[in-house]
Amino acid sequence: MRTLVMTLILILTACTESDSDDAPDDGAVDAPDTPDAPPATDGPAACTVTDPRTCVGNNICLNSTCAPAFPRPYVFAVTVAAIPTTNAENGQPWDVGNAPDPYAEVSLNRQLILTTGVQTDTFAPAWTDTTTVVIPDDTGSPDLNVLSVIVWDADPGDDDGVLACRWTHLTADLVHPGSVTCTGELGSVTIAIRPVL
Ligand SMILES: [Ca+2]
Ligand SMILES: [Ca+2]
Repeated sequence: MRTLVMTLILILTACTESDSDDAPDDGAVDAPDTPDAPPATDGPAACTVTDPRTCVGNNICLNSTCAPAFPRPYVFAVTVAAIPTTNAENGQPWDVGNAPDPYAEVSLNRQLILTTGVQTDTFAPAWTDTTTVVIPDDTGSPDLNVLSVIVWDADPGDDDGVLACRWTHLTADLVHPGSVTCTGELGSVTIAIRPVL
């Protein structure tokens, strides 16, 4: 009886060993694929999204790879602005008894692409409105890709202009950080520009 048990154990062990022997054999057949899997060294340059210097020329970092910045769709948003307490044009408060009601208009190549909602009674508006627009290829056309923004104070009559900013040539270096900001005596405004992944 004991012998029989031992025999069964030996057979089971043998089968187990046989299976385990087969497994590496099967793996050995697939083995040549493994070293071929990461041939990344010959591919596009790797990069770090948080460090624009890792991509040169007119390239930006997308999914850890340097890629042409334009033409490419981008999501635009006017995220925040800071508005002085008085209207520089006349030294008066923006509104009688309360703060301005800001909204912003963004244009790309002189075409209006985004009008934000109106924020009520605030010197520090923040908007969530977005639009997706293709920034075209600017190769050989330095006048292309002009970005501008105007911040207004919405009024019952004519709106008061708060500040206007213009970037005469959007480059990869400008869009790479994900936003552009202009700051001056008339206040500041930030536009987020993020590539569609
Ligand atoms: Ca006003
Ligand atoms: Ca107001």
